[in-house]
Amino acid sequence: ERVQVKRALLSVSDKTGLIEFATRLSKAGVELVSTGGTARSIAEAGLTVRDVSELTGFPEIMDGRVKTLHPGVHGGLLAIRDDAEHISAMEAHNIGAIDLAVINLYPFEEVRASGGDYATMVENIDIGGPAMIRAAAKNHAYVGIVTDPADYDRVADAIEADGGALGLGLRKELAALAYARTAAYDSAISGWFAEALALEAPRHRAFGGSLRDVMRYGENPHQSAAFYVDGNSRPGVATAELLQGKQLSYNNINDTDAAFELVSEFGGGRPACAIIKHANPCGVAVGDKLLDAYRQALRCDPVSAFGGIIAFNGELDGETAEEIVKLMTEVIIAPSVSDDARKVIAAKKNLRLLVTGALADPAAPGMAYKSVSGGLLVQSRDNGVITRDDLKVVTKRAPSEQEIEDLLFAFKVGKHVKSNAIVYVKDGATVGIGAGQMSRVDSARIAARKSQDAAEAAGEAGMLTKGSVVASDAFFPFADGLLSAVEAGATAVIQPGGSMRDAEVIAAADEAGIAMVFTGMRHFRH
Ligand code: 93A
Repeated sequence: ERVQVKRALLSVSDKTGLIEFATRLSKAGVELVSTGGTARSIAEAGLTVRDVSELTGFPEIMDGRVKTLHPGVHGGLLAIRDDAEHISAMEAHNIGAIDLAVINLYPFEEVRASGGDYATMVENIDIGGPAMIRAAAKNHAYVGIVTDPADYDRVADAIEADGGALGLGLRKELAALAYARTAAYDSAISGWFAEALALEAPRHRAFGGSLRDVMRYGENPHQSAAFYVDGNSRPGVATAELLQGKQLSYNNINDTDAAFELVSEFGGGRPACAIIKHANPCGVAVGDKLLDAYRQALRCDPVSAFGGIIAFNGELDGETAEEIVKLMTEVIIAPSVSDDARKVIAAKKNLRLLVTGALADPAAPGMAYKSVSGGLLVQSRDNGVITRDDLKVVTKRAPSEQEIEDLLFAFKVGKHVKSNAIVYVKDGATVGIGAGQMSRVDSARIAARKSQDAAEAAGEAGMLTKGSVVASDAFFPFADGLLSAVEAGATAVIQPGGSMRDAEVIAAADEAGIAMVFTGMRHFRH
C-alpha cells in the first residue's frame, strides 16, 4: 500500500508553489522529470530536473501540442507494478515508472474569463495534461496525482513523514480530486463551445462548473456547500466583484442572484430597485431617482425587507446609500457604485457590496439547473420577455397608458416570484406580493393582506392596492382569483390566459368594469 516515490513528473501551467514543492520532493530523494516551461522554472531555482524528452526519446513537437502524449509517459503512469507482463513491456520498451504526477492544466477558464478570442480558446484546450491526470488517477494503486497547488503542502508533509512514501488513502483521495478537476475542465470547454456557437439545447453542454468557493455551510448550518461557476460571462453574482464585507453565504448567493436577475429586467432606463428575501421580492419599484425607487420598493413590505438583499439597475449613489444603511441589509448588488456611496457603505463592515459592471440581459439564452434526488433537471432559462406588442386586450375596457406600464412592470416582477405569484403594482411600484402558495386565490389574498399591512406601517388609510393593477404568473383557472383582485381594488389585470374557463374569467372582469390583457406566456417559477 505504501508507494515509494522515486520519480515525479511535473507539468504545470500555474507555477504557484512549484519551486517549494519541487525542492521538498527533491530533498526527499525524488527524481524530477518535467515539461519545457516547468523544467526551466525548476532548473532556474537550482534543482536537478530531467526533461520529459529524455523519457520519451522524442522532442516536444507542434508548438507543444504533443509533448507528453507518448507511451514513455503513459506506460510509466499506467503500468501495474507487480504484473509480469507489464514489467516485461516496460523493460522491452525502456519505460521507467512514474510514481507521482503533478499537473495543472492550460488556464482555459481564466483565459475565457478574460475574454479570449476563438482561436486562443481552442489553443488553451489542454490535451496531454488531462490524459496524464486521468492515467495517473486510474492507476492510483501505484501512483499519486496532484492537480491543485493547494494540496502540495500536505502531499510533501506525507512523503516526508513516511520516509519518501505516499499512502494509499491519500492517493485515493487525490485520484477523486483529479477526476473532479478533469470533469470541471471539460464542462468549461463544453460550456464555452455552447456559448460561442449559441447552442441552446441542454445536450449541447455538460453540466458542471469550476469550484469557485467553499462556503462555511449550506442552506442550513448542518449542510456543507460550495459554489461552482460555469464560466459564463453573463453579469451577475458569479462574475461580480465583492468590494467589501465577508464571503457570501449559500443563501446570500441564491438571493443575490434572484435580486440581480429581477432588477436586470428593467434595463438601464429608469432607476429601479428590487429587495429580496428568501429568493422572493418583497418590494420592487422604479423611480425618477434611485433613492425614490429604493423608498418605494421598501414601502411595499418594510418588515420583510429587514435583513434583505437589495439590487439596483444603475450606479448606487451616496444619498441612496445613506438611506440603505439605516436598515439592516445583508447584500447590495449594482452595476457600479459611486465613491460617495462606497464611503457610506464602508462604515457598515458586515454589509456586502457587489458590483457587476453591467446588467444581465434578461433575453439572453442560458441553462437553468435544479436538483432532484438522483439527478438534475436541466432547462433553458426563462428568457421570455413580454412587451406591449404581445398584449391582447380581452375585456370591453382597454387599459389606460399608466395601467399598461404598470401591467408590464407587474408581469416582469411576477416572473421572479415563486408560483403561485400574484403581484399588485401602482405607479411603478409593487404594493402587494403573494408568493409560493399552492392556491392562486391564497396568493391573491396574501398579496392584498400584505398591502394592508404596508399601508398601516406607512400610516396610510385603507389598502395600497386600491387603484392598482395586478399580474398573475399563470392563468386564473376560475373567476374567484380575479374577483379577489377586484375586491382588493385592482382596476386592470395581466395574465397569460389559456384557461378552459377564460370566457368565465373575462365575463367576471367585464362585469366588474376592469381591463384585462393576456400575454400568451406563462412564468412559473418553482
Ligand atoms: O498541448 S498539450 O495538450 N500536449 C501535451 O502533450 C501536453 N503535456 C502537458 N499540453 C500538454 N501539457 C500541459 O502543458 C500541462 O497540462 C501543463 O498545463 C503545461 C505545462 O507546460 P510547460 O511545462 O511547458 O509550462
